[in-house]
Amino acid sequence: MDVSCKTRDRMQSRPIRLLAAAGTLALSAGVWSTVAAQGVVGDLPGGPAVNQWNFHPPVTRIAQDQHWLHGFMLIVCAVIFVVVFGVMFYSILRHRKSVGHQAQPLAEPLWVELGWTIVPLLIVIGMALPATWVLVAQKDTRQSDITIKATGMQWKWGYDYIKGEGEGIGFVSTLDNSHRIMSSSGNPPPTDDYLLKVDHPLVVPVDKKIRIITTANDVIHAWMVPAFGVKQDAIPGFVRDTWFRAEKTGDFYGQCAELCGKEHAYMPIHVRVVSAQDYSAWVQEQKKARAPPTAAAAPVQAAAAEVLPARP
Ligand SMILES: [Cu+2]
Repeated sequence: MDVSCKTRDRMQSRPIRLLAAAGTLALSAGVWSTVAAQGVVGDLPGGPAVNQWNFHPPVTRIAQDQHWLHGFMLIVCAVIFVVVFGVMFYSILRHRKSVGHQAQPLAEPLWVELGWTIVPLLIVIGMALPATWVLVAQKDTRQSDITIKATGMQWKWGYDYIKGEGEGIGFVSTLDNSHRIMSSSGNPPPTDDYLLKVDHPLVVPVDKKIRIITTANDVIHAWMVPAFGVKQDAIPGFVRDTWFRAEKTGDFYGQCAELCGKEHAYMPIHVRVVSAQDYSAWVQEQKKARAPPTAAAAPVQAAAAEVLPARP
C-alpha cells in the first residue's frame, strides 16, 4: 500500500470513527434517560447498597471481627507489597548495567539469612493468631438460646424452630410472588429489594444467640446473611451449624450462596430481628395459628370429613 492510499484510508475512517463515537454517546444517553425516567434503585437497609464497595455494615460481633480482620490483613499485605517491590525496583534501577554497576561477591552473612526467615515467620504468626481466634469464635455454637433448622430446597428455605422459645414453629420461606412476576416480565422496575423479598421471613429476637443448623433435601445450598457474618453450606444428608447474635433490630437480607440450579437466584433469605417482647408476641401468634382445632371447631371439621370422601 502506497502513502497516498494510507492517507485516503485514514481520511475515510475518521468520519466513520466520529459517527461510531456519536452513536455510542447517543445510545448511552438513551440508556441513561430510560433509567432516569423509570426511577433509580436505592440502598436496601440490611441488604445491598448502590455502588457498595465494602462489606455490609456489621450487626454482630463476629461480623465486626471479620471486618477488622479483613482491614488488618489488607494493610499487612499492602505494606509488604510496597516494601518488597520498592526494594526490588530501587535495586534494579540503581544497580543496572547501563550505569556501569559491577556485581560484587555476596558474603551471605548469617544475620541476613536469619532475618529473612524469622521476619516472615513472625508476620505469618501475627496474621494466623487473630484469624484463628475469629474462626474458632464463629464455629462455637454452644449455649445457644434458640436453635433453628434451615433446610435448603430447590428453591426455597424451610425453617424449623427446634429448641428455645418458639419450639415447634415451622414454615417455608419462598420468594415473594410479585418479584417472580417482575423477573418473568424481563423488564423489572427499579426495586430496592429486588429478588430479596420473601413471603415468610425468619423472625428472631435481638441479643440472643441463635444457632442455625443447616441441611438440604436435594442439592447443596448455603445459608448466608452478610450483615451477620454468617455463611454455611447446607448439604443433603449432613448437618452443619453456625450462629449469630444480632445486636440491632431490623430486616437483614442474604441469599443462597451455593449454585444450586436454575433458580439459585430466586431463594433469598430475609431475617427479621425484633425485640424480646415482639418475638414473644410473634411466637404466640404463630402457635395460635398452628394450634389443633378447638372443641368449637371440631364438629364442623367432623361434618366436613363425612361430606368429603376419604382418600384411597
Ligand atoms: Cu440454593
